[in-house]
Amino acid sequence: MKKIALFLSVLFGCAAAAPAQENILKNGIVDGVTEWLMAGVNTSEENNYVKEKIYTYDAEVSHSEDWSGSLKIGGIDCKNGFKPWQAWRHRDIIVEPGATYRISVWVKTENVPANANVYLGFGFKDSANQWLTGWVPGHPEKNSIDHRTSSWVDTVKGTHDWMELSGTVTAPADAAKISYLQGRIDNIISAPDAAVWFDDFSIVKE
Ligand SMILES: [Ca+2]
Repeated sequence: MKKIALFLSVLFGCAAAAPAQENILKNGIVDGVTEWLMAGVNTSEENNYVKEKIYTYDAEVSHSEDWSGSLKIGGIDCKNGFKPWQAWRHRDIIVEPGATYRISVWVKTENVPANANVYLGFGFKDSANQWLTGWVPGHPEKNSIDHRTSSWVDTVKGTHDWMELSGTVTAPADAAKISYLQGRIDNIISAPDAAVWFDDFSIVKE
């Protein structure tokens, strides 16, 4: 019996000691905008497109109960027919070549038009900071994913509560980092009542 008890304690001891895989993304919980940058077209006053009004850190809206806030994009109301694009972009993330990562994000929307695209995009770069191609399934020529090729697309849009977009990707053999990881909305000229919130981004090695 003693041997069995010892065996079990070792077994469960090991299980308890196994470390949970860590989120390698800094400030994935969006506690402020550290690590996050406003990507997309430049501000154009003539077009009623002012980035600082359209991109905001929303301290009042959080996915989890840590009340750490979220990244918001909304209130787009362009006047000259030009179709801008918007994304909150994370700084480069160091990855292990050949490793598989689960990437996820939570998305909430309000009045997002059906023709808008809400998704997560990113690419891989090598240690010389060059974009890598050949890793987007079915699109060997592409160096990053878009709303057609992303596994992280909000197909519901309209108005919905927090919804998780999750999927896996394997870093190419010569990858050094994930670049331009971004929560993005595009294809809107004017939808002043529309908004999207992104929160709890996560990249975990499988
Ligand atoms: Ca948050």
